[in-house]
Amino acid sequence: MAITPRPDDLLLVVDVQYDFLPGGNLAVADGDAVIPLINGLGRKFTNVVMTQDWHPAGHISFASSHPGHAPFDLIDLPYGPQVLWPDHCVQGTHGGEFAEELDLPHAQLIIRKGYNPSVDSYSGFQEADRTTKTGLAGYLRERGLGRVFVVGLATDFCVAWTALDAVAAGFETFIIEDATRAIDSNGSLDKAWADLGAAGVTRITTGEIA
Ligand code: VGL
Ligand code: ZN
Repeated sequence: MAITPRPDDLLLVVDVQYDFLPGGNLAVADGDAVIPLINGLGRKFTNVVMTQDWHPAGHISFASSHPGHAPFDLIDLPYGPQVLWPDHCVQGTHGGEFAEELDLPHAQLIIRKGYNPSVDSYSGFQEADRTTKTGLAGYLRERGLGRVFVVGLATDFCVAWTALDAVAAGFETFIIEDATRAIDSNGSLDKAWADLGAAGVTRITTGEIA
């Protein structure tokens, strides 16, 4: 499929932050490989929005907030199952900053998420309670944007949840797979691709973007 970006398309760049890059607190293997691809894609899209995972210290998704638990444990919280993570993307820390090598000076909006101390937010559209919105869907509608192309980190968590919510909100949604990298914990990557396919998210590669 050859796709030429249109004026009403959006490149949605998810969580390209130091804590998800090699050396970070929740490093995604080979995560930095997405940066040159995203920079190249950015030059083809008029509309670019970035999400930023942005947790307060002591966030509920941190294993350190649950004595007796370790990172990657699964627990039940009032809003559903929650994977516990190493402390990451704490507000105001280096790990929460965008990678300096990202070259997206024309990005129009940064959506921060995960700032609610007691609810996680993988998705750029809504918190894990599946109710509290970030405002991104309203922004896209008011801007008249229609198709959403999702890239960034990590494929099986924030990229997948963001794409699932984009398609559920009525936007035609694509994941540019080679511009993502996965955490892949306990089968999460296979499950994500199955859910994404069932929801109607289209899986493409950078080479298909003209
Ligand atoms: C993410 C786990 C925890 C992500 C964020 O960006 O995929 N994963 N917080
Ligand atoms: Zn997080």
